[in-house]
Amino acid sequence: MLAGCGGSQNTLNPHSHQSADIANLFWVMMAVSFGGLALITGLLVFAWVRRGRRGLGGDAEDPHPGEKLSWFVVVGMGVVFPLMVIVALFIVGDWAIVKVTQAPAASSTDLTVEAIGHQWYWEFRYPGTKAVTADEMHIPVGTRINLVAKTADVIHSFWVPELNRKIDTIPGQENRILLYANKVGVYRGQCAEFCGLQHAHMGMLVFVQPKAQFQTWLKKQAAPAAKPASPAARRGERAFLGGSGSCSSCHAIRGTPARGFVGPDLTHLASRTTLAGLTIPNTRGYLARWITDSQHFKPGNDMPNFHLTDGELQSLVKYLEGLK
Ligand code: HEC
Ligand SMILES: [Cu+2]
Repeated sequence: MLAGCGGSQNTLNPHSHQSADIANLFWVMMAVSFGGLALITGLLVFAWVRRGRRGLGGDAEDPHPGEKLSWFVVVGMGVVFPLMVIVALFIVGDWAIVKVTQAPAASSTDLTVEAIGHQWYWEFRYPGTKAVTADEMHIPVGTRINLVAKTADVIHSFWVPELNRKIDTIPGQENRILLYANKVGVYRGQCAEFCGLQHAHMGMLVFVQPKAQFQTWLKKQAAPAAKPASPAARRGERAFLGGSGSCSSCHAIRGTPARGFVGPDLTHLASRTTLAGLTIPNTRGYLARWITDSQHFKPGNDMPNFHLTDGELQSLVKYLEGLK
């Protein structure tokens, strides 16, 4: 019962006005449902206790004395009462809640972020800047964000349970939702629409930062990649751009000729804490294993396994580690 209520993806631990309303709606529906359940169970028990009693036995004046009561039970409790309850819940749910969780007027927001679903990672863009990142987005605290949800392939769904409801990414269409966090912290999100083999490994983190810290982060992300700082890293860059892996046919690194768009933008790879949709931590060991055998971690993903020489792998890792 409590499987959905732990960790950092807890719908019942809201950190925005929108998710608080969703949590409240859940509790109201829960209370009303339990009220209905109690009533029906009570009537059943009542009927069971009175089982075996004979009917009221009509007489000439009133040949069917139980009929009024039957009408009340069937029409009153079976039709009128549920209608009243359901209409009331509909009004609360659809008028009150849908309104606050709806896409905001773009003019009422302070920042736009694009979330683009890919099989199987999230690409985040900050229009008006060159910043592009993957799986880990940053936003300023207490700021109304116009989140534009798009997809590069199939239908995905952007969902950060503690911040707002889900929003689907539909091919050829832009959907929008308000993203707002009232507290600094890290919030976990997840693709919430089955999108293929590695759907479950399509997580994301939302880093909510103080405004000044966010601006510093954004400026860094918008800058081109750091130049390789050692001979090994320079060999790594060369291998990335033209070696046996042809990494640059699928990945972009701004400031180099690498412009691929099949996989995540790696310009500031080293500034991320995780790899591949939060599947593994971004450490030297995991990075190396990912490059040689990504199919081990995410079978079916678009990145093939590479048969790199030890030297090639080491210099690639050196290079990527420098992309702060
Ligand atoms: C055929 C396309 C393709 C090629 C070639 C390719 N990759 Fe990838 N790469 C991907 C895709 C797609 C992903 C995302 C996989 C996922 O998470 O589902 C990825 C993910 C990654 C990641 C994790 C990025 C992140 O932010 O999580 C790294 C690092 C990486 N690739 C490095 C490389 C290197 C180094 C090479 C060359 C040796 C390479 N890739 C070649 C498609 C490719
Ligand atoms: Cu998905």
